[in-house]
Amino acid sequence: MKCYKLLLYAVPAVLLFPERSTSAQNPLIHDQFTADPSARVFDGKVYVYPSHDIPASENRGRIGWFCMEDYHVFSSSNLTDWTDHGVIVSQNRVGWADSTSYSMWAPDCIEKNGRYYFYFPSVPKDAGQRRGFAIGVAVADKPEGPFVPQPEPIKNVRGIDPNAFIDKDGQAYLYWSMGEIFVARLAENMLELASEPQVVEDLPDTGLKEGPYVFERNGIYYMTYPHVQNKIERLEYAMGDHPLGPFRFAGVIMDESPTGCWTNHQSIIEFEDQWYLFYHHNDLSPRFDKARSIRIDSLFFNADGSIQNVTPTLRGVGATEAAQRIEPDRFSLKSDQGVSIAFLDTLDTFKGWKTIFDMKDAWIRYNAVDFGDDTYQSLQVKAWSQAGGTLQVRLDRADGPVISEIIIPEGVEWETVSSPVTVNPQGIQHLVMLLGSETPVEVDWIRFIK
Ligand code: FUB
Repeated sequence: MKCYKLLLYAVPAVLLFPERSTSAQNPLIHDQFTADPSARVFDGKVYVYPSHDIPASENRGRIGWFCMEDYHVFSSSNLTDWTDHGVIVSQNRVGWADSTSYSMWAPDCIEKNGRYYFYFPSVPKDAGQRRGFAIGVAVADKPEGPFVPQPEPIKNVRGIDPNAFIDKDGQAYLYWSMGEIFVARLAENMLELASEPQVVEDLPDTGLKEGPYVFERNGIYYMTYPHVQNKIERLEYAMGDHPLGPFRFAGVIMDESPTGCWTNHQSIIEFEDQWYLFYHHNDLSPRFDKARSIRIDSLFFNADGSIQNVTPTLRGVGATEAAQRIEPDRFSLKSDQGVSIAFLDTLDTFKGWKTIFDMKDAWIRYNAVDFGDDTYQSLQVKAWSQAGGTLQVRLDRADGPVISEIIIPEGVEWETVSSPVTVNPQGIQHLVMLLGSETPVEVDWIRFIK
């Protein structure tokens, strides 16, 4: 680990970290914690710049609190397959940042004239009595870097959660938070302020507000932000006619986390004619909500420009190719009884989840599997059943045509079992997995073989 850190000074991170691909539903990233997703569309691809939660330990951060030392960037062309481009900025390589603070909180990135400006908060080295956050910028020629951090943080900015917005007239703005939400114009060079910071007025006046993210649609400027209206954060928005406001409170985008994750943090993009909300929950760390995981769900507007409340889903967005692993634990719908989800390994949640069927005819539906116009010969299932059992995979409904019926042999270990496909679906279809036996079956994943 030490060698790795030393090398980071000298070698671009991308050389040390080969790109890694993952295919995911919600959460998007399974091999590390990710939070505060700032999503952007650059050159027809979606890039997500999240924070990177890591476990604190005695010599690393503060136990029980947020602990973050670097940032990765992820990209996708279909919102299902994600590439991790590795570390783009690390506290050890930012001259002004206190590399013992582990405070690389929520970032943002924006493109202007072919250059990419990555804004990030951290605690400065010389903070002294005034320990608090400053906001720095790192600049790159490509969305995945390499990013070069500026030697000093942006003057006149104290706070966290930077968000940059460029209006149609080319004027850029920087938003950030420190209890309230602040805004200032950015200079042409995107590296310094061009106006005095001002508080964004007319947002709810009680309860913490942070994580600003501004976007424009049909001439309406949307100020979105997490707000503690009750005990924990929910995502709200306000609408206005100008990036500097005033904004009128307009509603709730997402209610408080059902799993009690204290924070949430959003970004909203339009990609291929659909709007999406990126946010986080603590899926991979249900007992500690400072180890979070980023998610996406679709977002819809009403005719008057207001935003419909988004219900968090496990299925997320996008189609899953039939030949890829389909994880029924990221289901769209399930029967009321007889089916539950659990971690494969509670000591290593990065291994993901399994689906437990323990009542005959219990079912789970997984929407949007893409069969294209291919012909599939068989279905493969990773499953286990102590007493042996049967799993049916049906088209669309619990009483839909049976695509394949798989006999899971009696055993004590996970097995990969195949069975012929009797119906060949075409295009994008919903699948239902149903327990055909009286005996329980646990399923990790299924996939179709050509
Ligand atoms: O990730 C650390 C902090 O938690 C962020 O800066 C806030 O927005 C909240 O999500």
